[in-house]
Amino acid sequence: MAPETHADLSFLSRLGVKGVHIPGTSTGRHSLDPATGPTDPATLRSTTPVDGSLIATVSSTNRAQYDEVVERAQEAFRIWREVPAPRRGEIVRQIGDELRAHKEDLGRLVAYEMGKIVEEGKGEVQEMIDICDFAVGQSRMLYGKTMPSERPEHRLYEQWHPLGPVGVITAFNFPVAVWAWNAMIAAVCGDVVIWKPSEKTPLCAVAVQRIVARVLERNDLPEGIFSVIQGGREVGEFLSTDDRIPLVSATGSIRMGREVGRTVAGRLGRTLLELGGNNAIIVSDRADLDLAVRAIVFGAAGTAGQRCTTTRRLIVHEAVFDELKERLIRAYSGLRIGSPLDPETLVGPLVDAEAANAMQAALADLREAGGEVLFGGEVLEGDGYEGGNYVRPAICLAENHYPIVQEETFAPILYLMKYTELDEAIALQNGVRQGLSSSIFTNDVREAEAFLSAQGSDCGIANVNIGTSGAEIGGAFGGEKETGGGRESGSDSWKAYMRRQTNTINWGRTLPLAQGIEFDV
Ligand code: UN1
Repeated sequence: MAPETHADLSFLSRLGVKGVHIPGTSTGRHSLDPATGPTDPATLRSTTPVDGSLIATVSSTNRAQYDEVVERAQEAFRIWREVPAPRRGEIVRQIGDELRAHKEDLGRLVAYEMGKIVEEGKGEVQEMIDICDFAVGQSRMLYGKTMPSERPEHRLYEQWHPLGPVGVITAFNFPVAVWAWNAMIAAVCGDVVIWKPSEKTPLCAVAVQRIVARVLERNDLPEGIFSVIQGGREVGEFLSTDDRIPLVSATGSIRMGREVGRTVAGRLGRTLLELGGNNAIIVSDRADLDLAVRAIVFGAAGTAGQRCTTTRRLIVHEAVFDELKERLIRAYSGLRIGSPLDPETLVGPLVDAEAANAMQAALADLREAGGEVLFGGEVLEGDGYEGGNYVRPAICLAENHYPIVQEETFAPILYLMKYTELDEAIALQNGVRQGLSSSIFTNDVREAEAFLSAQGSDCGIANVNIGTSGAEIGGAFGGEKETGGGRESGSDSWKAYMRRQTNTINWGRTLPLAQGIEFDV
């Protein structure tokens, strides 16, 4: 089926992002920027991976515009930090309601600009709504501890204050939800947010910005509470090198994270890094294979393998290896690949030609190392696939030590390997430099608990009988080792967006010193 036959693109005009040139510092209220045009070299072209057509152009933020954004953000911060936290939560509640009203349109834009299927696009907007709800509650729970002082007539406690303007750098694959994880929590904490979205998905950010700006306007709040800057690496560097930005939260590749981490650490700023994963599922001989197959297909082929939580390695007990392999090949044969806007599709295109080339290169490396492609892997051409980067998800035989298996290729490639003893499986699972997500399928409580123990998975996320992807917002999200160590979203991740202050108050008439020190003058 040709993509255009089922493409109702009216959501683009409803979100205000169709066929326009959008300035690089969109505030939600601008329309056309007369100073720059589509011929400007610093113009981002947002094309859809559905068929490669141009949706709109967006100019990159230049240094002078960036400085203006930061100044506006600093001004907004002075106002926002004085708004009581539960009142900040009320603004976030209203943002959640606006997102509910735009869930369908925004979900479609995510699908159209990034290539994930509409169902997952809407799921991503739901993830934004969920974090709004979570943040509303959190706005009444920015708890500090009170400790007993060792001195009489003294009170000792700690409290949390906002940090200031927080930089949020996000990746193309979750073009709206990851911003929301950061921005909604940061907002209830009293911070203001400067967002640099991926240069591959600038329009999703513009659409979100417009939705949010309406809420700010309605509440007479400055638009500098949530700003967007657009562009590539150099625009990200504006944030990482700027000591007016106390925290930079960055999601993306390990290469990018290493650079941001190094630069921000150089000025003793803080980072929150959520970088690459190389996630594995262990399938035991005591697993429910029906559950396992469904979870593996969603985890490995869903989102065309472009989640940081995508299942990339499958470590299978030798007793069930052949059966599972056959069942996966059967399931993969039935995967409908096509336009992400078509409700029948399960696997959309890769984001761009570079991603499709990287997939081909990875499969070539795999073969060279001695591995084998058992199913799929090819680039799809012809009817319905013109102009897009459609590929068939691949199932491969591999060994963990192959250099390509040690890397995260952002494409639907699943590497199968065999194990005999659980210890060996856990060692394989941990035997990569990344440490984001992991899971085991087993009905044996001993195996499950061993996997979750300190000697088990070394990842930030470890699941039993569910896959590696599709985490809920309520838990802290992030990973260890080269994944960067940051935690976003739920649990107590809010603490990363605040500064802690310890206060000791002497309400007596004497001045006893701590540790019993006598120092009389
Ligand atoms: C990402 O790929 O960067 O757990 C985020 C998941 C989603 C978030 C993924 N909730 O798969």
